[in-house]
Amino acid sequence: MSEREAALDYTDMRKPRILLAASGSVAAIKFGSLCHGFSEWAEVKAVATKSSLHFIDKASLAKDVVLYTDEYEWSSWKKIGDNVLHIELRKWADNMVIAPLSANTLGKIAGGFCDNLLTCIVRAWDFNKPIYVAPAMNTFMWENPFTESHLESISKLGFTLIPPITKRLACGDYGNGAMAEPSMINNTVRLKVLNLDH
Ligand code: PCO
Repeated sequence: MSEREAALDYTDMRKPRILLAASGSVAAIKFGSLCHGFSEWAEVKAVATKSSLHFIDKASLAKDVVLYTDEYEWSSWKKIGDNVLHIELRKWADNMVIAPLSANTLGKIAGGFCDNLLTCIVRAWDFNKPIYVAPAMNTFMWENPFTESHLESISKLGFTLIPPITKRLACGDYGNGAMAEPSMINNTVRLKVLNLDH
């Protein structure tokens, strides 16, 4: 194939694959909106922790997006040789976005714990592939020294932080710790993935 023909050969082109994951913060009420935003330009698979499901309206997710939960990890494995879901998802994805990232899941990831589907994927992650986090928590938690120490650990591993914003929180407090807006998260990742962030 000539160079000119190769430049016009679209057969290998596919949409970027985004693994979009939610952990248990009230900000998971915005997961449907995030899911729709990413689905406009990427192939999306969704992962939700048990606590995040409390806030996610499954009907709000984009139609073609499969939602994977902890149950799925166990029900899809029956015998040696069967696929292990967290490994399959880790291999499938080009990028991972954890939004919202709760204080608890941040702590677990920083410590290397893996006790559910989301944290197992992260524990198996190939850090040559981008992984983004959008934390969401109460201001007291956000400003607690644990947060800085955990963020420092994960940033050394190569995580990209999409910082929280200051606004009215779920408990009525006003302060920093609210998840960045879905449009902001979507644009940050899209510009990086499509290499347009310069
Ligand atoms: C608990 N936690 C929170 C989570 C962070 N908050 C947010 C926003 C939402 C409303 O716009 C809840 C999405 O405030 O991300 O509030 C506080 S005790």
